Amino acid sequence: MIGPDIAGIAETLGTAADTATPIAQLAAETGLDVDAAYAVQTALVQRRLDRGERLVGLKMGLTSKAKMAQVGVDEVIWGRLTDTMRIPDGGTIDMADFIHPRVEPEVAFLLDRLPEPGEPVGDFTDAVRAVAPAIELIDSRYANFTFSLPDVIADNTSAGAFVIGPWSPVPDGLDNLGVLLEIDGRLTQVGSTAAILGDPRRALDEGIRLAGRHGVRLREGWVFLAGAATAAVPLRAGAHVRAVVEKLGTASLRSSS
Ligand code: OOG
Ligand code: MG
Repeated sequence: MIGPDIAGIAETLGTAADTATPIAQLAAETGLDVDAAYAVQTALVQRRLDRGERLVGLKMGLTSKAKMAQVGVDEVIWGRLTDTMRIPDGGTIDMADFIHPRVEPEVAFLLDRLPEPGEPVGDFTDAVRAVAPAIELIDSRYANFTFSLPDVIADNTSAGAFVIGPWSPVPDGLDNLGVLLEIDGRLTQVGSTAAILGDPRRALDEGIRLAGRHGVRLREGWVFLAGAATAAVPLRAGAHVRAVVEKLGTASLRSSS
C-alpha cells in the first residue's frame, strides 16, 4: 500500500501558512495517522529551516482540560518553535500574516542541561534555568479552526508566534500560580498553572518523552512552552494583549490595526 504523501502535505500546510489562506482538513482523506502526522510536521518545519530559520524550542499543546475541550481533541501534543516565530515582549504582530489568530497565556521554561534519553529528568532546577510568563499566538491553518488529532499535529500544533516575558529564577512552587489574560485592559480568561497537567513541570517530562519517541531531543538554551492554562481567545486587529502569571510577571503583545 502506498502511504500518505508526507512531502506534498507539508507543502500544502506550508503554503497555507505562508499565504495566510485556510485549507480543508486533510488527515482523514490522506490516511494520516499520528506517526505520519509527526513526519509531516518534521517536513513542514524543515521547509522553514531550509529557508534559514533556526529551531529555538518546543511547545506543548492540549496540556489543559480547557484547551482540550475548546478544540475537541484530548491528547497531549507537541510542536516546534523557530526564531522567526518569536516576537519581542511588547512587540506588534501583523494581522495580515495570520488567518484567524488566537492568543493564550502560557508559562515558558529556558532549558538547561537535560538528561540523556531514557534517563528521568530528576531535579527540575537542573533541567530548567529560568521561567517566564508567555503568550502563544496560535493560528490553525484549517478552516474554522477545526481539526482532528493528526491534522493538528501535522500543522505543527497551530504554532504561529510567541512572546516571552522577563525570565526569573525557578520559584519554589509552579503548580498553583494564578494566570490572567487581559485584552485592552479587560480580563478575558482566568486560570491557574495547576490546569497544566496538574503542574507545568510535568509538561517537561511529557515533552521529553513524547518528542523522544520521534527522535527529537530537547537542547540546552531552547525555550519550552508548557501549554496554555486557559482557553485561547480570538485576536482582533488593534488589540493590546497581556498575560500575567503570579510571581512571574507579564508578557504582552499588540496586533496591527
Ligand atoms: C492546538 C495547539 C494547542 C496549547 O497550548 O494547548 C496549544 C490548538 O489549540 O490549535 O498550543
Ligand atoms: Mg499553546
